[in-house]
Amino acid sequence: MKKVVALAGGVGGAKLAWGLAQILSKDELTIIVNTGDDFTHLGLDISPDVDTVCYTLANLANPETGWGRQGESWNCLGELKELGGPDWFNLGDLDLALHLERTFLLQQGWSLTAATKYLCEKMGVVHVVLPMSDQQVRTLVSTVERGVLPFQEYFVKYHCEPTMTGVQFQGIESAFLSEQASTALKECDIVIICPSNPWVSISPIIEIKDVKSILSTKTVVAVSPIIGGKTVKGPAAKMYAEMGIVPSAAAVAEQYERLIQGFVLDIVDEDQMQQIRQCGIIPFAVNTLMSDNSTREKLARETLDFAERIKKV
Ligand code: FO1
Repeated sequence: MKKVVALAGGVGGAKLAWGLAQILSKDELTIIVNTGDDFTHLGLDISPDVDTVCYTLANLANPETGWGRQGESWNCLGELKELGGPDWFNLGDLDLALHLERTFLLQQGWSLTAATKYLCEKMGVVHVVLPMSDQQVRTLVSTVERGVLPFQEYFVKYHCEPTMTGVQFQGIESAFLSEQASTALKECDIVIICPSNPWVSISPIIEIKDVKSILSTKTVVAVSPIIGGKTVKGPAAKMYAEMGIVPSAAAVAEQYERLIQGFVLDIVDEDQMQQIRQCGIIPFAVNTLMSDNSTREKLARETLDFAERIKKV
């Protein structure tokens, strides 16, 4: 039996994780998710990337946004707005129930890992979804216009508009992988880095103690979140440009240079394969745009087959 760990952030990562979950059993696939985007809002503990992955795997995600629930209603948020409360972060009524229950469990002393397992069972998620850590890590984005912003303020409140000058992961030095995440990573053969934002979704996971050294013993394949110099969703391309790097699939591969052996990029970026090979990484070009369920599954299958072909012996 092959053992695969997928490292994922929000919407793009969740889509590939869904594809992998159609092919691999619950004993073969574990998904480790970024928690740097987590925050406390209105007294609630919110884990946006974990929720996006869980809702997607449970086929409950909003198909338009990729985050939040399908068939959502907004009564509470509307009332909150009337009361003059903070309404910049869109919490739907169904979604709120999840945050209430998670907050309640955490207040009773559950770990985020245990609460996620419980909530996954309730939602009918079969595969194991693990927050990257049970310790608090908070992504902070340094910007020209608004100074240092907590991630969700940068992302949602200010629509990723401020110019990024850097990113920090507060608490990363004292955070460690949960026992479950550590075991899954150590026991797996293949690690797939999903097409999530390398700066703010994948880096927090990789920067946790021991992750790089465990990855150095595995076959690691990353899937590009950049297609034709642009991101399907989110600010990754804008971040590259603001950090002085031309956004491209090759730039992503270079960022992961010492971590990965294989890199899946879109066929529109085929001309960058030679540049990627020069970094000592094996490139593989396919259609990476996941526009529906069949393309999610196809990309997952092609990525897995590619990882098997280049697997360390
Ligand atoms: N993203 C937005 O762009 N606007 C929102 O109002 C918003 C609300 C939200 C609520 C719950 C949740 O789980 C996710 C939500 N997201 C929203 C997505 C989230 O901010 C981002 O997807 C991630 O943090 C980046 O991966």
